Amino acid sequence: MPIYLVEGICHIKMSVEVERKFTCNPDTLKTLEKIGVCVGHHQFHDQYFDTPTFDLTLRNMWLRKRKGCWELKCPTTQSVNSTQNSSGQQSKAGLCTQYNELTNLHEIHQRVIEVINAVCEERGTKPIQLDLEESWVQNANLVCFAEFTTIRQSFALKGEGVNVDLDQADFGYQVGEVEVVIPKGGDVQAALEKIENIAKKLGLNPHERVLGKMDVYLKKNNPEHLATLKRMHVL
Ligand code: V4E
Repeated sequence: MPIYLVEGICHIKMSVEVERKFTCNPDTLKTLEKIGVCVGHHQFHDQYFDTPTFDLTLRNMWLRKRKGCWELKCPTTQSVNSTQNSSGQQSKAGLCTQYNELTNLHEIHQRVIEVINAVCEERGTKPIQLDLEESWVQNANLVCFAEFTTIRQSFALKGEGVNVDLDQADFGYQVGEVEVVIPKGGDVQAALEKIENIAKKLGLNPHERVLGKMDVYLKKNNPEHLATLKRMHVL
């Protein structure tokens, strides 16, 4: 059976994830426990994949495997031929980011192959075929460039449709995120306002730009990859 039929049942959805990272101090945690309900702790291991020439991440596309399911985060507006789409993801929303989140394996395959083949065309090399077997990762020349485990405490904020996660990554980095997930085409402005509202309630610093886990991971483990992404204004 093609692997996408097995793995595709994990989730079938296309959504937009709007979020803001923050650093959590004891006061933030106290407020969070007052305005939200802790809905659990869980642990997961992420493996991120890209080509050796960073064709996905240079386009701000983040392919990962988490708990046996493939996930792809990509810019909400973009051209696959451009590597200069990334800064717009953060500009209007200030400290917030927004990404399309694909969890259907067939859609993920299509999107990844589309990007890789656009690169093949630019380089004058042979395009690859859409391959739905387990070997698709090797066939698309994808390798794991980052992997780490996170322990996450999650909070739900009653009536707000907002989740707050506190993450502890195994490479020694702690970060929080306020997140609103909306369907594709949903009201991003309303999501940003909800996040802003929660940020105020939590007393978050409106000027603090907080690094994501990947930024810190690459700094420690693959500074050359990070430098390339910074040079191209992806991170
Ligand atoms: C989008 C992205 C990456 C993929 C991982 O995204 P992230 O939000 O860090 O994942 P996670 O595990 O914290 O949350 P979940 O997906 O479970 O909700 S890696 C780098 N980026 C880009 C990026 C960015 N430009 N700016 C910031 C602050 N974070 C991530």
